Amino acid sequence: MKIGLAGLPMSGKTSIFNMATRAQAQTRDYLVQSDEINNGVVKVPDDRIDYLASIYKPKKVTYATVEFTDIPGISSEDNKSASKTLGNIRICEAIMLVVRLFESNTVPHIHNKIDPAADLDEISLEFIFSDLEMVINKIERLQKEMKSVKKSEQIKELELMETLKKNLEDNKFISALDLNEEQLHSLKGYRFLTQKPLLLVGNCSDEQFKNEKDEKVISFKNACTERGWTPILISAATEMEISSLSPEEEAVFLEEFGITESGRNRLISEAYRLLNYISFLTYGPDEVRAWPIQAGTKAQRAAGKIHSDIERGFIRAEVIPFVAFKEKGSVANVKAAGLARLEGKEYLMSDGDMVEFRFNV
Ligand SMILES: Nc1nc2c(ncn2[C@@H]2O[C@H](COP(=O)(O)OP(=O)(O)OP(=O)(O)O)[C@@H](O)[C@H]2O)c(=O)[nH]1
Ligand SMILES: [Mg+2]
Repeated sequence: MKIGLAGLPMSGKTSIFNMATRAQAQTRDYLVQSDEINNGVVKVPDDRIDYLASIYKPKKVTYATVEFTDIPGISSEDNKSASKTLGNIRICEAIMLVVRLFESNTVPHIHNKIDPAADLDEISLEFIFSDLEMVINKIERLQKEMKSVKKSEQIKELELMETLKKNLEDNKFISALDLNEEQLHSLKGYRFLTQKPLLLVGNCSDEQFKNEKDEKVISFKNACTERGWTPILISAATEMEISSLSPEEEAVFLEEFGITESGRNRLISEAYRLLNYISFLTYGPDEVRAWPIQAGTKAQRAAGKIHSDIERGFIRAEVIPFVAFKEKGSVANVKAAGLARLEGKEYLMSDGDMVEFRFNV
């Protein structure tokens, strides 16, 4: 699962990428825009895995992962590079939109003005126009095809495209529409920008981070809530410095400043939630591992993440909720307390289920 870092030029995308992945990609210190794309995979922090590893002392510990891709800024002045940039965002499953809140004399804002609501409008419009163009092309193609033969699927698809067109023209994102299963299915191949899960990252200064009454912070948060988007605040410059420390030094640093969770962990955990992912856990002396699944996955399907044989020969899942394990201290105690469950293939997996699958092939 790939999350694209997108936004206007000079908003701090590469800084946030470096912080999330502990990479050292070149940030922008000069006015020439680079068209380099950076990719990096990061572990999703998980206290439950840490805890299970401390109990089982396994040979191997495996966390869930997410992939970040850092995309150059969207600049509406240059059509060709904008469409290339939007194309790179299109192939991501979710978008982390970086909006600049910090002021700086040395790093100019492209419009020479820090105005988060205006920046959000600008990016939204770029997304909407790009989707609209695809929708209009599709409508034209369908109308041409339907001149010779009319199939019922085509009629339905044309209707759907007309609905999308109308809403996009009204400045509405496709994600805000109430579409049924069949419609959602028929849109799968398009990768519409305005249909993707979106997380809004306000890149602020340390002062703004601490000051809830800061005008830019308020304007950013309001603009997000109005559109139904989740905002989070990150001070990218500081977090990038913290991320360049070793994990041990970082822990000491965070404790000294009384920070409970680093910006990196917050960002990665939010991204995981944004994608509607949950984890089930497997445990034992060989490996303690988090398995990412989409919320709403059934037990038999989840088993297939481990091995297709387990899915095929699925008999039952023995489930222990992590909270019960932590409270009782051992699997034996959980069982004695009657808190372990046997579930069938239709069981909807929950976040933090510790699972042993029984199967037969
Ligand atoms: N003061 C301050 N400067 C920052 C912050 N975040 C980024 N910068 C600076 O802003 C400049 C641009 O940061 P980048 O992370 O390269 O921005 P970008 O969005 O990747 O830029 P493009 O890829 O060119 O669109 C760099 O000089 C950073 O050091 C911040 O939170 N505070
Ligand atoms: Mg960059």
